Order: sequence, then C-alpha cells, then structure tokens
Amino acid sequence: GRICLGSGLIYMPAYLDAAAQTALAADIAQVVAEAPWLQPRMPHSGHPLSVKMTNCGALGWMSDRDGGYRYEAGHPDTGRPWPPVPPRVLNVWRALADYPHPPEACLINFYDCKARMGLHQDRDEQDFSAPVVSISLGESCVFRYGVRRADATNRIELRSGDVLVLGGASRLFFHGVDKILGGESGLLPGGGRINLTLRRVTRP
Ligand code: MD3
Ligand code: FE
Repeated sequence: GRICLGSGLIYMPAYLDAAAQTALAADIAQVVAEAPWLQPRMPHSGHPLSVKMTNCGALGWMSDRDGGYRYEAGHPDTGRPWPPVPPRVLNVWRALADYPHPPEACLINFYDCKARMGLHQDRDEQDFSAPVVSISLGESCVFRYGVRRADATNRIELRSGDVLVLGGASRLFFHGVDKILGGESGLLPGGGRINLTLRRVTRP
C-alpha cells in the first residue's frame, strides 16, 4: 500500500518483505565493515548525539564539534571514500523517488534501545527539489513530524521494511524519532534499529 500523509509525504508500510530486509541488512553490514560507525557530535558544544552513523555513496553526512553539520566525500577515520550505495538500496530510490538522477548520499543511522533523534529539519543539502527516501530496518520506532517546529505533530510507528518518501513540501517538514520500541524484529544481530536516508545533495 501507498499511503499519502499529505504535502508529498508518502508512507509505504511493509514495502520490503522479510527476504528483502535480510538482504539489505547484509548489505549494510558490509558497508559498516568498510566504514565503521561514527559518533556524531553537536557543533560548538561537542555534545554527542545518541545515534551512531556511517554512510555510503559519493557524499556522507557527518557532524563534529569543530566542523559542524556537513557532507564529506570520505570517512574521517579511515580517510577512504565512503563505500558505494548497494544496488538493492539504489533500486528503492529508482522505484519510489520519482526523480531522474541517482542519490548522492545514503546516511545510515543506528539506534540502540535508548537512542532518539530530536525534532529537526534536513537542510544541509543544496537541492530541496529532490525527495528524501527513508528505509527502516530492525526494531520499530515512534516517528514524529510536523510542518513547523511549533505546530502540532503527527506520530506514526515505523516498522522494519517500511519506507517513507519525503517529497514536495514535506521535504522541509520537522521530524524526529521519539522512541525505539522494544523488539521482536530479530533482523539485526545485536538488536536496535537502522534507518537509511537517501538524498540528493547538489543540484544535478
Ligand atoms: C521528513 N532520520 O537522518 S528518517 C535524519 O529515522 C533523520 O533515522 C530519522 O531524520 C531516522 O535526518 C528519520 C525519515 C525522514 C528523513 C528525512 C526527512 C523524515 C523526513 C526529511 C524531511 C521530512
Ligand atoms: Fe532528518
């Protein structure tokens, strides 16, 4: 099913079946072996975010105390370029993004049972005309979004295999992850939740 939640936000519950989720989890494990998890930090304060992150694709999102939020072409510790986006991940973008160019960035977020992500906008990209495509794997979470920071927000539960497409006006919605829901997903060996966000960074 394809559920329109308004303003270009499309929710596709169970877009990936169990076999596709297993295959994607293996693809991501391979990326993480080449590009180990990073602890992102808030600009200026250096306060750590509760999620761990890594990337694949030409550009990867990162944040540290001195450099702030930005995209970089390689992993800060290994000095190597980010691994390529796995073909199975690119297929999801091709099928759903309705955008004639490939994504440049695939941010991989890892949430343990206590991690969360505060309400924010994604605006470190130069091109907001491209959608963001988000793929959820592992434990479920409570995802929250709203048009403006002060507005009433909507909550949906995102489960393993669900996909969101944030196009049109929803591209600049405020959003966050309130809570990881204790799980029986069993997809990820140590538990937890992984989210992939596919993005265009530069104008084509
Ligand atoms: C709504 N990640 O990495 S994905 C992020 O589950 C991020 O890890 C969350 O927010 C996560 O920036 C949410 C869903 C998502 C991604 C981008 C959006 C929702 C969005 C951009 C605009 C509006
Ligand atoms: Fe975001």
